[in-house]
Amino acid sequence: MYRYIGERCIAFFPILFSNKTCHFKIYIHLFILVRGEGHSININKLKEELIKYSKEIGIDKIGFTTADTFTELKNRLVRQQELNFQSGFEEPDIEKRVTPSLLLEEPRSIIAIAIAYPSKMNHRVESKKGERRGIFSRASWGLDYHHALKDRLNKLEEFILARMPEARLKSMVDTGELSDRAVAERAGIGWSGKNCAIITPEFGSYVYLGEMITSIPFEPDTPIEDQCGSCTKCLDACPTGALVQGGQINAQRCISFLTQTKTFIPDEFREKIGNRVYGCDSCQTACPVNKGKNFHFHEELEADSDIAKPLLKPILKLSNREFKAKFGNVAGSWRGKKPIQRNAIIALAHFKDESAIPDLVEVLENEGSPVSRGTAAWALGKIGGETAFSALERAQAHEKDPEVQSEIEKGLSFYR
Ligand code: B12
Ligand code: SF4
Ligand code: SF4
Repeated sequence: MYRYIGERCIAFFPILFSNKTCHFKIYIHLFILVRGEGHSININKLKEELIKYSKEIGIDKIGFTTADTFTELKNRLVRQQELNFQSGFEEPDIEKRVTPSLLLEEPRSIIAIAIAYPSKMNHRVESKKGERRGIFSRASWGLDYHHALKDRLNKLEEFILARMPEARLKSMVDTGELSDRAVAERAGIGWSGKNCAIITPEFGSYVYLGEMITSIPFEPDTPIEDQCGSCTKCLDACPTGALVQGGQINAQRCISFLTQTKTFIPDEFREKIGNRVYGCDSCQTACPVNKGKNFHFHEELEADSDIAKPLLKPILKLSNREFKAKFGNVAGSWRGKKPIQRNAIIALAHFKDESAIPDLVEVLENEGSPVSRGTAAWALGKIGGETAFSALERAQAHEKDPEVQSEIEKGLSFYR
């Protein structure tokens, strides 16, 4: 339909035929671009070539949408902000989040991509009696997905620029301004589920998303119809009631968010976190569409089970360097060692692992971070026993930090 000839648009003729009686309207958009050597590019053909190429470079689904403003999303983001339902990890400037033209000059389309990731590990860890392990959510198995998607987007950019050097392109994954889900939904990658995830009919919701804003007027694809129907399984499965209604999350209550904070975890959530050291998958594992969906298309996204399900006690003793060496390549390490260490302490309390008491006492007495010391105090109280009790009493006499003192008090209260 659209035809680019050469490098620069010198004429644009929108011709409108309108017949009042039969309301018959035909728009003909004629773009003529001229370049020195008369080279021409057919946009529909380029789209077809891109779709074909995307498969060759390991993109599991690709969709195209306009670069129009995301009007409905804007209202939703404002509402979420008013309710304090946001996580704080999102781009704070709402206008930038919904207006592609603020991110790229004269954008004409957005290309959305999805990469499927496994829901089951190929190699399970050998469970030994008494060894307690934590769990990273599936989105943090294998190589950090930001690298995997950026690699594909870079290749797509190169492919486009080789054919259209004048094209303007801007790619992003997760940390960019746009809502990856809103783009994917509008580009027909999947529907927006009641669990808030983009659900593809092919791969379920176990897909990472990324996008590229372009100056090329690709023909947009059609969004997929919502297929949640009357199901509410994800809402029922959410341990903290973070899904306040279908498609709306209070991120402040979401375990995935809580595991990524650097502060104390509020009391009401500590036991609900269980052994999750990063992220949460409950609203996805409960989803019937995800049943049986387990795709192992990409070697780099395969889990190293000893990292994805790590032993808990050793995490308490890791130096920053050792932490980076072991966990530095997975997405879940982006906030550093401390949140993972805090979550490991909570997980040891969840298991009431008495063998962890000496390590927890060590944290309580010698760790620099008040959050780790305080959480260890709470965990010692939860696990209980004489050794834990006397360690708490000793710490009560020496501890200077008021928040840690309050956690020691909590720990001791479990004995009363
Ligand atoms: C902040 C953030 C979080 C926060 C908040 C999550 C949330 N639901 O908003 C926290 C830390 C909790 C989080 C958790 C997770 N996240 Co996250 N997160 C993001 C981030 C950076 C921004 C999301 C955002 O802006 N949210 C604000 C809400 C309001 O908008 P939205 O969800 O983006 O868009 C939808 C809504 O606005 C909705 N909507 C708009 N208007 C209206 C109106 C009505 C009436 C309704 C019902 C809905 C609706 O439609 C949009 C499209 O679905 C994105 C990356 C990015 N840049 O977009 C990743 C992203 C959403 N996260 C992702 C993942 C994988 C997760 C986890 C599964 C990780 C895990 N296993 O722990 C969980 C899932 C939690 C959940 N149920 O959502 C993926 C999602 C992939 C997918 N298939 O959907 C993303 C896209 C990262 C990526 N590039 O792959 N995340
Ligand atoms: S990720 Fe976990 S806590 Fe967050 S909404 Fe889903 S089930 Fe609830
Ligand atoms: S569990 Fe049911 S309601 Fe929730 S996202 Fe899946 S299909 Fe939709």
